[in-house]
Amino acid sequence: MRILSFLYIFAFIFIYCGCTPKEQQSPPSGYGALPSQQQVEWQQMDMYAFVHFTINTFTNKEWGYGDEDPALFNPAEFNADSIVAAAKSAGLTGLILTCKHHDGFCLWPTKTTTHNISKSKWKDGKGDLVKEFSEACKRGGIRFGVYLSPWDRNNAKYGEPEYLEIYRAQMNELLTQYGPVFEIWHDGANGGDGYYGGSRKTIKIDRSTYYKWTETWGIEKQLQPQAVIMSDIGPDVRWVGTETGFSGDPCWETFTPESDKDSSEPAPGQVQYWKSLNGTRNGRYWIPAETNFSIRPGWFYHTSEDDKVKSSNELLNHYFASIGHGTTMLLNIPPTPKGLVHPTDQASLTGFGKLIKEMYAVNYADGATITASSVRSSTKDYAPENVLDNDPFTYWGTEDTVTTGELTLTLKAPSIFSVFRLRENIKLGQRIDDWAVDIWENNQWKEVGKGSAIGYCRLVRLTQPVTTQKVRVRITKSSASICLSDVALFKEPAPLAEAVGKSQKGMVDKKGWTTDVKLSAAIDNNDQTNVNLSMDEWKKISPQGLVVDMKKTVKIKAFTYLPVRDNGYVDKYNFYISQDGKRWDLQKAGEFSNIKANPISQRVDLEKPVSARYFRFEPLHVITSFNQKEAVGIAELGVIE
Ligand code: FUL
Repeated sequence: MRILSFLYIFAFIFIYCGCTPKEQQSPPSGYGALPSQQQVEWQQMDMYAFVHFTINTFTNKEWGYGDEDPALFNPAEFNADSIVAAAKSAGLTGLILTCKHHDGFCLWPTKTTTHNISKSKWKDGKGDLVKEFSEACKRGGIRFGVYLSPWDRNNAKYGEPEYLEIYRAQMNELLTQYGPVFEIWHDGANGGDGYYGGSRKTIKIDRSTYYKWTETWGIEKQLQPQAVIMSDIGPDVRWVGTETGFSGDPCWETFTPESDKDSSEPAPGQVQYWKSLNGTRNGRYWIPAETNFSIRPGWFYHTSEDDKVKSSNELLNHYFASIGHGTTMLLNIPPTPKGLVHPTDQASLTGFGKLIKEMYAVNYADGATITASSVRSSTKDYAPENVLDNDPFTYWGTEDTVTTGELTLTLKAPSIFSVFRLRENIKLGQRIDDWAVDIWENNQWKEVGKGSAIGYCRLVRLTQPVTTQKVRVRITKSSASICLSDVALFKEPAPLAEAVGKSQKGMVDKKGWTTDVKLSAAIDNNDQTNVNLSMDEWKKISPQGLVVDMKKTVKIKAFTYLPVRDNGYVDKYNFYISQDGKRWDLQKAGEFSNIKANPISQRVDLEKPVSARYFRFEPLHVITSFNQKEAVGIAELGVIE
């Protein structure tokens, strides 16, 4: 009898303490590919600035040819602190500078080429822009990163093995002379025509072998072990596959890069980049995406885009479509030729910063009571309350075999919210496949959101605010036990009333314009209808290009070309004008640089306005998407007077 009561007491203590022998005290093992410490730290930076600033700022181009006179670079009022302050006003936590863009002009006094800032007029050739930016970042308490274009349209050695040594020496200077960097950015745009020391030719390189990337990145890692290396294929951070400022849904943190050329190794510029939008569920590597886009249509400053700056409200849309899908957000702020942030850009940044602050000011889940369908053990380590402590790495955990489950939150008071946030502890991998969120309304559960993939951050914007006191998060499928680290509820602030205009100032009305009927979709004022013809068809219908009769004489300042979203980007063109539709004068021949990665409306400014009744657009070369036939795509052509 006495022994029996002992056993009872023992059993009672065991159950009371929650220490049943079955309970799992040890942490779950990581699932699949896991992040490095550098990746975890980088991910927590959320959003940071890109600064595209070089000779292009002074030549009004997106891609310099490489023959630009360094003397042109002279930002008379440049002030790095004011650019850092602009970035900080938006809540950005770092800044990546284009230390050398494709034109080859180096913004620091490099020993590797004379095509550098010491030959500019700025500070009588004694300036060092990389130094100014890196020091301003330090003063401002944000981190500094470098972009060094592998493609160099100026360098005479480009395409030969010597250039790789030059590129590495430039990288060495950047990574040893300017303090710690958080990210090293490698552009996928590579090879093509250029000045190349005066030879003015086209150079094609083998993207998978020329730069010996594995070795090059190894050198970078040795010099700056804490930095993440970014390119189309990682190894630490991947391009999201578009420059339009959104990521896919879902956007998995893992990725298996695949080449877009049969049997070759994937490399920057040689990857099925559209797969980066979503990543690869159970991909071989942890290579999360970075969503890069510009506050303006182009990456460099152009006066003609002063009325096309993204508003604060638009920046918030991009925030949800990037950070909200688990990527970071890299927002480009291109300084003006004076070397300052344009006031319109500044207004958007400040407004955006305010919106973000306001949104996160109150978390309606704070102080909620919480219950879970099951818990890994009764120690604090896996308690459901961990999702409320604002720490992305403490979590609610389930037993190894439990891959579905739910949390129910009872809020302190009935609350109105319109945004919710979920996070997983990514140190243990991306485990959850599918989830749903419900609110308690009219005495029953109502689903308000569901999706797949959570990862570091998942933000969901409800179409309208909801009022409730009870919220339920259901994990409906997980590939390993659940490690959910955050449930938060916010209210989206009212959009700001903004002055930022989107007007295509001076756009000529196309009413009455005519062209060949088979091509009329190019001038029908409708972005959704397209001309999309194979090269053969195009040559048959319109061997000389697309001729437009505007039916009256127009004083033409510029032409516009809107490409078709997914194929047939015209990247080399001629624009002609005519008074009678018979005799033609060439007005502008040029390239739409970067159109493949950023297929936005292109504008071709004429040296001075010309009057004409007819114009002709002649595509000279097109870029074709992977697996598609060569085609000419035109969504719209237009004229600005
Ligand atoms: C692209 C480049 O070609 C653009 O000019 C820009 O630098 C962008 C961030 O990457 O691929």
